[in-house]
Amino acid sequence: MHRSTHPSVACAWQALLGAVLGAVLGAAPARAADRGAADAVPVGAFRIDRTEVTVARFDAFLKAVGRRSTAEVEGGGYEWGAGWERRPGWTHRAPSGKPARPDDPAAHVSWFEATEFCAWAGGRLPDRDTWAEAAYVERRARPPAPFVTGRSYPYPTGDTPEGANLSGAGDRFERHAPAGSTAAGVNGLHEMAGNLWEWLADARGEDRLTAGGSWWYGAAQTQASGMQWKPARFFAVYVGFRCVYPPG
Ligand SMILES: [Ca+2]
Repeated sequence: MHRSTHPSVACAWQALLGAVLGAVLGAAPARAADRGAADAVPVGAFRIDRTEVTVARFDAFLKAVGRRSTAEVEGGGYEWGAGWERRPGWTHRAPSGKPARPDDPAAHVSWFEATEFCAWAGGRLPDRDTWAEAAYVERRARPPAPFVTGRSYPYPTGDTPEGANLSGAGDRFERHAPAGSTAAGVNGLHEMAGNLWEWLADARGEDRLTAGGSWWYGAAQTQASGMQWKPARFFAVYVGFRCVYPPG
């Protein structure tokens, strides 16, 4: 009796092994690259999200980890009125009380939730220097006019704050704008100026730094000197985030 395996039997085993591997791999969690990081933009030694993290991405994260956001659990996020006032039902799904679009930026997210999201997506929250390089220093080898490689700009939109979603009637958005709907700025990034404040990794006690200003604020807050500290546990109508990732 010879001991070698008949070719057709070997083929059958390989097919079975392939089917099993396929089933296992198919059931595996999505890779970080499938969690939206594929749209990140290279800037020097890192990549950064082209836009603020969207409702669709944040929803995918919540579903994957199997829980609701803090704003949802506590019954709503905050808006400034006579001091900080809770707005019942205002969450990333309904940032100003009306249902959000999937491509709206995710607001009413705490620093802790933003940090967890970025780790889940294969990255981290940017720190002050990383965010500032992406926002103000043009790193593309052949940027479209008027951007110039290596130049530093006062605003994430370039030499002027024109094109950002800020307070007042100077833009077409009353509140937040959908991701990517305002002009591409330095490094081809959208909404680094205005729209939502963005959580950074930098800590000072219980506070964390936010950058870029928002639709509630004017142009001064979009500059590097306009970053503001906010309580890490805070979640509000105009605070969101984006992530940075290792080079692709
Ligand atoms: Ca922003």
